[in-house]
Amino acid sequence: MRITAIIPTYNEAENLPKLVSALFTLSLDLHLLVVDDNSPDGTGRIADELANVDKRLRVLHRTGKLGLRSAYLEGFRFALDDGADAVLQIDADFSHDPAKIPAMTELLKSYDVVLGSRYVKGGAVDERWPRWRRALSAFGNFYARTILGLPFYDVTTGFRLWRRETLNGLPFDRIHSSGYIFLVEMAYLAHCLEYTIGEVPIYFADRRWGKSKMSFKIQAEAAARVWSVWWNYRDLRHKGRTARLG
Ligand SMILES: Nc1nc2c(ncn2[C@@H]2O[C@H](COP(=O)(O)OP(=O)(O)OP(=O)(O)O)[C@@H](O)[C@H]2O)c(=O)[nH]1
Ligand SMILES: [Mg+2]
Repeated sequence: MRITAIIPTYNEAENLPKLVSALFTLSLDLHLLVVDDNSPDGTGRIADELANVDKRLRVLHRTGKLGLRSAYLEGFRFALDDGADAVLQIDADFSHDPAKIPAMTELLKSYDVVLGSRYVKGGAVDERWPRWRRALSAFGNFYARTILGLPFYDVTTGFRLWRRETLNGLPFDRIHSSGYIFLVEMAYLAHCLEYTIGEVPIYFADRRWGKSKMSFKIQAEAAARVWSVWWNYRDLRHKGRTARLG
């Protein structure tokens, strides 16, 4: 199974080369797609240098910081056109341990999408996180999960492995949320369309290099936008799999 890992980057110059070599040591048929938003720290140039060394790595350069939603949607389209059988979403900052990808791949045999999950038995977030950030993450997740009635446990994780067929069945043009809520929206859409969702426990480490951008304000905005996700897909809630594309 050919897997394309999409790595969105914004100022990840320190992390990217190490992540790329960690990914290429896995015994999987793995291709990488870096989507860089003209990072001021030169991540895009570093990605190009890595792509010259290994042709399994490709780079999409964008003109500026256009956000995670469009980075992923462009990445998905590219990976599907390129013939990927499965597509992985992974952060560049080592919060998502590459060593978990084989277990996720194994579980993808039984599910339409597999999540790297902090909130199932055996999963955890970095214990060095301050208490407020841990509480905010757990509460944000519980809040979105409860409002949307989602039957799985980590609805905000950015570590996900999709089967090609699952991505092909999602109406990308309906996905409008940006930032973190984009991840919630995609998970909700997959659930409304009755795709099966598996979870592998992960330990979510704090970013290795670089400064965290997470704040209470970002989380509060995301919480309000959970309700618009709920409202926007009211037509799909009862149609289920008959509403799938492809
Ligand atoms: N291309 C692109 N990548 C982005 C953008 N925003 C964030 N990223 C990348 O998306 C991934 C997740 O973002 P992070 O900033 O790590 O988000 P987080 O883990 O919730 O917060 P941190 O505490 O800052 O690590 C990282 O690889 C970022 O470099 C963006 O606007 N465009
Ligand atoms: Mg991060």
